Amino acid sequence: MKSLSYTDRIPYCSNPVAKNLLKIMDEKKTNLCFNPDVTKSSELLRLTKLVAPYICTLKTHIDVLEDFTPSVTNELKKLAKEHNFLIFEDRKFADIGNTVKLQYEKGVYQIANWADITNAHVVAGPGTIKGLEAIGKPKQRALLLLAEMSSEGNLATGSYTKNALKMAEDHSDFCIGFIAMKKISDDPKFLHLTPGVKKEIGTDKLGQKYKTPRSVIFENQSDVIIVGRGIYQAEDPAKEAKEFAKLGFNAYLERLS
Ligand code: 5BU
Repeated sequence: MKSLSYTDRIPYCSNPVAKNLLKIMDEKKTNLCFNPDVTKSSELLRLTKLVAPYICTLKTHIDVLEDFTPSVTNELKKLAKEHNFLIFEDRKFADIGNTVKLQYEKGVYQIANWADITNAHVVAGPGTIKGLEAIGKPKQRALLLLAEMSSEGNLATGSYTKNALKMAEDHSDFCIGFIAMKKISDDPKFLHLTPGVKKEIGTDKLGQKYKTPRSVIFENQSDVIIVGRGIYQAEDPAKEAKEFAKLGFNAYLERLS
């Protein structure tokens, strides 16, 4: 089957965030999502500014910041607008619907007010999605489901992954796709984002498993590479981000041809 371009897939999507992400990827020629997992706001903003031209999405773990104030997320929103990227808070919600509604909208971080995309485990069942949807849909937000994970020994496999797919299909106006290691659905409206990416295959000391941009995008047919330490621990993060963006986008072009 011929592979569709990101732009070709836009008409299949009902969610505005999914449409926008597909548009940005072809426009900016990048399928790179960068996660600077750092603990100081100034460092988060510094790294984001450096890589902004080369990314389609910035992935955050806002709760690791030691000096969080709402001005950080305001600054990120400004940068996102200026440089045309989306913000994805990797919150991995996992509770019952009523609780995730509160966690998504309230508390210190008020994630629903600044993150275009967030994600959830499916372990608690569809109530999690319904709760997040009640808050996120009116704000034109989007959700990714954790269908698979990159870490050694994780339990998101087999029927768990299949159930995640079914839950996304049942809520496809709000669920725009998956965190997965490979394409798990042929439906063009679903996006696949893959963490655990470095230039070389390998592992870290805590079970993270790394694949290369080409194996993720070309061989495994995922859509977006998520790169953290491979970029922010490099001597020149901007140069490295540019290179990852090129590797990822070339693998996508190879898939199209
Ligand atoms: P790294 O530094 O490139 O290993 O960072 C990977 C990021 O992706 C990190 O923020 C993780 O929390 C995130 N991640 C992951 O590594 N594996 C998963 O299965 C999921 C998220 Br879901």
